[in-house]
Amino acid sequence: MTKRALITGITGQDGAYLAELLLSKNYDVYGMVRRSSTNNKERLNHLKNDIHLIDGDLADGGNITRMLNTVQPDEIYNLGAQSHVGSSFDMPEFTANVDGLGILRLLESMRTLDMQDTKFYQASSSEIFGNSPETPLNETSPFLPCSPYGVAKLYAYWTVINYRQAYDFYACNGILFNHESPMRGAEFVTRKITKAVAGIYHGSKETLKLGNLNAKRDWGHARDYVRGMWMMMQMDQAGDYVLATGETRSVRKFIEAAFAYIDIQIEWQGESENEKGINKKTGDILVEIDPNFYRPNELHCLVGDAKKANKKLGWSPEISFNDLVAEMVAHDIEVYQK
Ligand code: NAP
Ligand code: G4F
Repeated sequence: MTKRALITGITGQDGAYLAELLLSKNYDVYGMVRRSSTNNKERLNHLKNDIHLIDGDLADGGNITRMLNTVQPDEIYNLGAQSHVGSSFDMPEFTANVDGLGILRLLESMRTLDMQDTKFYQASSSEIFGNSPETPLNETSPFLPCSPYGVAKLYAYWTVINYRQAYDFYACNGILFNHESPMRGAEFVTRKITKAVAGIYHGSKETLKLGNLNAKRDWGHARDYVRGMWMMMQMDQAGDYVLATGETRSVRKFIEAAFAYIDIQIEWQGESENEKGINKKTGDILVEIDPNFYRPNELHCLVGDAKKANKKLGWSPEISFNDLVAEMVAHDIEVYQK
């Protein structure tokens, strides 16, 4: 029997990779797309003839109920979100509405429509741990979110568990640590770096302006993480799972790795806001600090422990950090336009 999946956030990084994966498994794939005056479907160009797109928005409850009633999916993957942590400080109310209440709208629609046999995946995030005192972080670590985004995602996390307990829904939280790819949004730090490196490779005289270089993240590849999402939905019982690589690196290390791919060695000079990343060979200033990119509250270090996912789902990441950086820089060099 062909399974039918509905993906909210299908136009995003993970949405595109997940749609690709589900099509390869012969799913009938539906995706919610929000109205935009510009093209927000670029990541789906290669799939557009194989998927069904439906206009919708996580902020609109009636629209969600009608969409679920029409599609009648076997599996729902809720990936839609205002996903930028920095922006959530500027738009806390919008972020809470979409990333928090959006999940409630979906689960309430499922309850109203009596969709007891539909499985539900929630894109939870390592941001819910905030600056938790534990390391590495697993499913039992304390939650201390330190951004409006993290707080909204924590509301969504508990809503999923509440609907599982109260109404016996198959609903899981994938607590995913940072995952990147050539399809990562340009405003996230990894892609911002790889795009700038590609520009410099092609002769651009730009300087890469960044905020906190000391923050550490557990970076994996999005392709590995969407495989984990699907695995969580194939179990007999729903659960909550951390997906992470178990390795952590600073933003500074990511910069060094990305420049190393084009044979540039970075030397760091100066301190805090005056720190600069210099091309060791030529003396050119390639990286500078712009305090506008500092956040009102920073999550300093993330490193996850995915033992539960490994034991119960058989999941482990397959793409290494160096291969991730290489793929991203190579892609941005190829698609670079002045
Ligand atoms: P992304 O590239 O920013 O994609 C977000 C998606 O949500 C886009 O399709 C976006 O549509 C859609 N969206 C935004 N507001 C919406 C609304 N009001 N109604 C319906 N859809 C809306 O994010 P991603 O990296 O793929 O992440 C996917 C999910 O995983 C998100 O929920 C994110 O918070 C979560 N997550 C991501 C990571 C990570 O490292 N990538 C880690 C943990 C959790 P437009 O294209 O129109 O903007
Ligand atoms: O790339 P980022 O914006 O990712 P962040 O904040 O870790 O959030 C991502 O991962 C979460 C999972 O942990 C997801 F839930 C979330 O949706 C998103 O995908 O920033 C990473 C680090 C931060 O510490 C930030 O302060 O990089 C630092 N940074 C330094 N300069 C910068 C910049 N971040 C951005 N976006 N832009 C800068 O110029």
